[in-house]
Amino acid sequence: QEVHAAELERTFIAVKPDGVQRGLISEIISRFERKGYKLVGIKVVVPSKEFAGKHYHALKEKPFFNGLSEFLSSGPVVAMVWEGEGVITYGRKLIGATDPQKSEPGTIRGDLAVVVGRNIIHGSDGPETAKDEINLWFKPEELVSFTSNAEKWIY
Ligand code: 3AN
Repeated sequence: QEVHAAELERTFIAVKPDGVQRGLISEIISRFERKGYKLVGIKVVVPSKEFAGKHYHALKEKPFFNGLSEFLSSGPVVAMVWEGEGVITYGRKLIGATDPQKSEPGTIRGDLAVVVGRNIIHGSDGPETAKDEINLWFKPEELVSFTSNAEKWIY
């Protein structure tokens, strides 16, 4: 079955400052990569608190909004765009439940995190937020389109 790259879904994934400080960047990338998803954009940034607030705008009314924005802007974040069939929903599955106490073993948070305020990774929760978050973090020219040799064995 032939699938063209242009049709494939994209999601925004970020390794948060705790994941970066703990040396979990390659561990997280490898889980997405081994699954068969394709990395089409990546950069290391220290977001401002204002930018972090924009990223978390949907949570602005939550009591933890301020602390969360402060945390995201507290150090380097690895911002990424991953591409592939079902990557938004399945990416959330790889990540695991928001609260690491509830995420299953085998998931990123289940295996690597303990508390909700330090859950090491973010992933877009739907097609609309994926689009918004990709646009917030990346310029179009920072994303690539390419066909990997593995693709005909994955799709
Ligand atoms: P997810 O990151 O799984 O999409 P959201 O969107 O509900 O979950 O929450 C975004 C982020 O807000 C979480 N990654 C977590 O860091 C933080 N968060 C969620 N609930 C709490 C909470 N009760 N206390 C502190 N931080 C929280």
